[in-house]
Amino acid sequence: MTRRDLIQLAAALPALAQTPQAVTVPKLPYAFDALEPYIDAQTMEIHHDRHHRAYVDNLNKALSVHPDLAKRTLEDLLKDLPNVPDDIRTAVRNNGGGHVNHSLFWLVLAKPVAGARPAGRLKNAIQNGFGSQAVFEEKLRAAAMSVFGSGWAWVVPDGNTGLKIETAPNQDSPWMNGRTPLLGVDVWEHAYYLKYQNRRADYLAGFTKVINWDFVSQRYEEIARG
Ligand code: MN3
Repeated sequence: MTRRDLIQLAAALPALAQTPQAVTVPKLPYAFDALEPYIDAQTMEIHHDRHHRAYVDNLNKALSVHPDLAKRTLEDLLKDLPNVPDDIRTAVRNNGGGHVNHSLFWLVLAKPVAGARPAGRLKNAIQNGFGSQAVFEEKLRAAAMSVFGSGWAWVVPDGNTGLKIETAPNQDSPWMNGRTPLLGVDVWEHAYYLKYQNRRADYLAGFTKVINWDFVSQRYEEIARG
């Protein structure tokens, strides 16, 4: 993936703009083993090819019952769940959520690069809000540790200079209340159990080593600018 591709993806996640006939699993922008030794190849392959695939298949199945929704984007449906038909609302929430969350998750990660750090406005937001990169990462890991069962820790731009860390259960996300997350940490066991078993803290220590700060910094510029 080129830097130009990343910048385009930072601005608008393609999954969000997909309409119900067009929901597909995005290609992983690196090899399954690119995140070794922090996230192992087998976990990446199963996570992307089977778990993400299942969210997409189940979402398509649910949406096929309501062809009238075909013109609405996934972002639109997730923001407006109360108005999604009763019989598919839970399926859209869980599988539509699963699809967009994972579409962002793959992009937030990259082959570890020594010395990679947030840049520009993101660097300032972390400095101003948390005092240092180390404290920010510590708070992100603590939030991710606090999720009971399956869910996500989310980093969300707050105004045009701030950042918030929050958590959500299952496949819920800030998109569901109309906000755009900067990055998400998947703490479902399927994201780490093969390598780390119950050691979520060790997975999170590894996760922070493979964050794609180029992508996330660019994404912050785009979201904070509005
Ligand atoms: Mn997952």
